[in-house]
Amino acid sequence: MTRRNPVLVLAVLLALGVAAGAPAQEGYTPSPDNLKARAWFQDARFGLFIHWGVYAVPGEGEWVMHQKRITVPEYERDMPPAFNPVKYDPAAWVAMAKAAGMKYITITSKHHDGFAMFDSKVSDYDIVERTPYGKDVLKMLADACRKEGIKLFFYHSHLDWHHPDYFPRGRTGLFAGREEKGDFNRYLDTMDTQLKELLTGYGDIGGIWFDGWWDKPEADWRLGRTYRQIHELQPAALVGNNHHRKPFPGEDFQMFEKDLPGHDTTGFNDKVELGALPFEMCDTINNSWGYNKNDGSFKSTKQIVQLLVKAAGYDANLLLNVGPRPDGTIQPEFVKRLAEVGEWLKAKGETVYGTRGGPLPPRPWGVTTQKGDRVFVHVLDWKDAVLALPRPAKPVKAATYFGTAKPVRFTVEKDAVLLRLDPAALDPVDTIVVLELGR
Ligand code: JFZ
Repeated sequence: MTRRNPVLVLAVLLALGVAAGAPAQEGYTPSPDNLKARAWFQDARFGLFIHWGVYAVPGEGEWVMHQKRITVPEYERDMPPAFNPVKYDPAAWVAMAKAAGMKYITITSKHHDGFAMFDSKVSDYDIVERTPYGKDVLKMLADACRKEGIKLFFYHSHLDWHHPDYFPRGRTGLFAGREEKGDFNRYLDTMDTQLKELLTGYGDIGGIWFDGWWDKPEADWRLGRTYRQIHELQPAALVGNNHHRKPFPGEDFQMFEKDLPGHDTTGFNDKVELGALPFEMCDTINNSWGYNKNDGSFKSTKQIVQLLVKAAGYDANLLLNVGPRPDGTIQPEFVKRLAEVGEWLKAKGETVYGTRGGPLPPRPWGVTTQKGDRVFVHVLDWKDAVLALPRPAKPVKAATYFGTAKPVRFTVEKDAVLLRLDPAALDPVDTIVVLELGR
């Protein structure tokens, strides 16, 4: 071994660190259980996102504190005391998710308003101590999930509009009336303690879904310390972070907010690069995450099914959101659509669950998913009699309509496979052609 120039070594390490994103859990090696959990996660393909907090009371979304410039004392006075979800029925929520064909639930343990939806010992700003309801809704949900074999993840906000030590401030939460001082490391200590509570008091957790890093990307978030604690307490728990960048070391899946992987229709996914971890995209049914009584812009069931199928074609899960009402119920528009998606999955789920995206690239007409030597061609938008596909690497042995198993006429060219689709067999939601590949 020759002696290395320490300055050069440091420069290379720094460059690698920068390329990998923010300093986080450097040198992280996922445990065998974690790798198993990642494969489970990819097979699952469909989860329920739940944004629920005291912000549901006014019914104007989870950003109401920031948007309406509500100060900490006003928020404390008006929201928690009015939050009394007497109709909350966690078993019904889990049953709804299950019937929709969802395999996991990701619920807000703390959103940007800083209010803990669980019985936190390190803070009294939580559901048990501040609301008339007085019960730990996450504990109740964890128990219901365990009974039904649904995995539970927690969404936990890095960003905090309530904590005095969230200082220096970032881009949001500037109208909360907090003093212009604070100790950020003390805030992070509290956050880590809350995460420890979540990872030790609620059984096996699917993972932690972080959000809010983007409020101050330049800050030292001590991500390494936070991620290490999670992986030490529960090695199989999957860490994800909604920072809209390529994954940082210590993360176990990559998430995409309101966009398919690699797309940027929202404007905040412009810095996203695709990494090698499992993908998950999240989206809303209307245009709101937290309960918004004035948002009636519901996606149709067809749009949701096509979104799920497209996500699968991009090798991503779909985490689909509901924002329950302050009384604990989920609005009928959501319930109805979820039930209908579940009906579709009951018939066609085989072409989604346990598949991986590809082998053909996603196109405006649709996407492909695959399982072994079976390729599912999901034709989502095509009106003509002939659909030309790039020729797969392996020979096409047979082509049939999924469900009826009726043959699809096809011809193989040097560079293409031409599918001749029977107009009578076209399904306005998703016409699925199964290709059997050989060797
Ligand atoms: C974040 C949250 O702010 C939001 O309330 C919700 O929980 C969603 C799932 O995640 O949404 C974001 C995060 C970052 C940006 C925009 C929306 N951003 O950087 O522009």
